[in-house]
Amino acid sequence: MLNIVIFGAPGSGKGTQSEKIIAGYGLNHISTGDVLRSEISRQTDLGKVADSYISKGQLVPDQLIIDILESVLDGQKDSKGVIFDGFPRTTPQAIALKEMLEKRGTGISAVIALEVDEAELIERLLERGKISGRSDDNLETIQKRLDVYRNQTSPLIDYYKSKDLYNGILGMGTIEEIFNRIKQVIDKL
Ligand code: B4P
Repeated sequence: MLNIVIFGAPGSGKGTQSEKIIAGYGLNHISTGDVLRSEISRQTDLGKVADSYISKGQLVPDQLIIDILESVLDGQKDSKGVIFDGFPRTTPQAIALKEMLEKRGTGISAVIALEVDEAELIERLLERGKISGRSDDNLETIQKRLDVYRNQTSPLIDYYKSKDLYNGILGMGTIEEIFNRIKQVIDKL
């Protein structure tokens, strides 16, 4: 199985590039952000809890997201592989993902990290905020999300480097240029 973690700060283009990878390689896609936003829009109990964190720029609690991921993964048994988009975001999530995949006789093939300057991240998210209606795409919450990224998510860079899975990609330029860089990594797997 080809299991790819697409990694990066908020606004680095994980969702955008995941769409290109799905179309190019026929993989399944699990975006924890999309799963949570769907729960929020259906106003489920889970959605109400998730919204209380997301609208403040915080991560939802690890155990909640790990349980969600495990159940989504079980619904995708017969796939060629999965793109994990927005998961893991903390070290406990990374350990849980490793164990979940091992339990299913598989593992992570590569982590593809989109590297983007902070000024560009802010610009992209503010731009998206004009049309997305997302409660977290405003300057105050974007800055909070970037802090959360620096403190809770960026330690995963060293974690995956130590496991020889990390592939840093320049995440600036056109969407097509970035996708070409990603293809060079995937085609070698
Ligand atoms: P996510 O949905 O994962 O969102 P994201 O990090 O903001 O965006 P992404 O990197 O996918 O950017 P996109 O392609 O859209 O998370 C949202 C929230 O959910 C989190 O803050 C957290 O609260 C919660 N959550 C999710 N997963 C969690 C987890 N595992 N644990 C705990 N909490 C979790 O691109 C952004 C914009 O840039 C778009 O408008 C796009 O059009 C534009 N863009 C993309 N590529 C571009 C390019 N090359 N040039 C110019 N613009 C570009």
